Amino acid sequence: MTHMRNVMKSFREVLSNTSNILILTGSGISAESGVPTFRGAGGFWRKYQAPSLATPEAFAANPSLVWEFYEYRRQLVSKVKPNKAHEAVAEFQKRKIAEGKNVSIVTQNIDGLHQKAGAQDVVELHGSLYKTRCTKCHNIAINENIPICPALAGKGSPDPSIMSSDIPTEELPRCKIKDCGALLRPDIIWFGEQLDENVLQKAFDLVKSCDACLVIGTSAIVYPAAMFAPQVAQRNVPVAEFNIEETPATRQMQYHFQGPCTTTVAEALAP
Ligand code: BV8
Ligand code: ZN
Repeated sequence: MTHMRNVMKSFREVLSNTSNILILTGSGISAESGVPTFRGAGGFWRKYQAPSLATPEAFAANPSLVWEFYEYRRQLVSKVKPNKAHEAVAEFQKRKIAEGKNVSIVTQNIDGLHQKAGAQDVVELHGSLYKTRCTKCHNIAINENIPICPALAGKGSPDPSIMSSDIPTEELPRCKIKDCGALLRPDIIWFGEQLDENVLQKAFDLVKSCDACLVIGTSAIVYPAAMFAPQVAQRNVPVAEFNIEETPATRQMQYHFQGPCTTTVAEALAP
């Protein structure tokens, strides 16, 4: 245990002398809030693996099923709270900004829990559960209504025995822009879809300019997000990985703190 304590102490030392910190997060930071992660058991909804529904093909084939999946996640996330790791990140950002330094948060998560914990200017690489995008006029709107539309009220149960509701597309969320009325989709980046180029550029700029990086709760499998921490490490900038297990990126990280991030991140970022 003393070894880990010394490593944590040296990381905290290093961190105290940096001024442009990049914090990358994945679904593992929300796990202890009760939000299922993609990998492991949490990756299933009914008889589907989450990634098989998070695709444009799945939405084109069965928009009612995909909307039920996202309505379920909107309902679930609307009932959970940020955890100590989200709070530690938000407080650390506030403290550093008060010292005239920078902390940038770039997340793969679509749950908005960093923002709920008070974090500022969060870069959402993969969009948000609470934004819709029109499939025709591309208008993007914030929408936190539960249910998002009457036809989805009480729908979305993850119970594998539930048959899909086959809601007619006219009753699925529709665009409110005058003379449009087209089918809305979640404003989320699905597998096989390109990330927003401004968002991607911002992330790459931060990868190039940061002088320390924390990567929290990500399996480092999904690209391009999985590239960022290794790219920082290649600049010989200190990178610390916080995870309950090793990942394909671990060997490139200068630090790896194993354990639940509500403990490890809270310790690393404490004043
Ligand atoms: C693109 C929104 C290109 C949806 C998401 C073959 C090889 C390489 C790449 C590919 C390939 N085939 C396809 C690709 C591309 C693909 C990809 O990378 N696939 C992977 C699976 C191989 N990528 C894409 O499609 C991306 N787009 O590449 O476009 C392109 C180029 C030209 C032209 C057209 C296109 C788009 C990817 C974005 C997809 N959308 N999310 C939704 O949420 O519904 S991705 C989604 O999955 C998440 O956002 C996240 O990014 C990823 C899950 O990863 P994690 O967040 O890391 O979560 P995970 O469950 O995996 O792991 C949790 C971790 O936390 C674990 O390590 C666990 O140990 C840890 N943990 C758990 N509890 C705790 C903890 N740690 C600490 N404390 C705890 N308590
Ligand atoms: Zn529209």
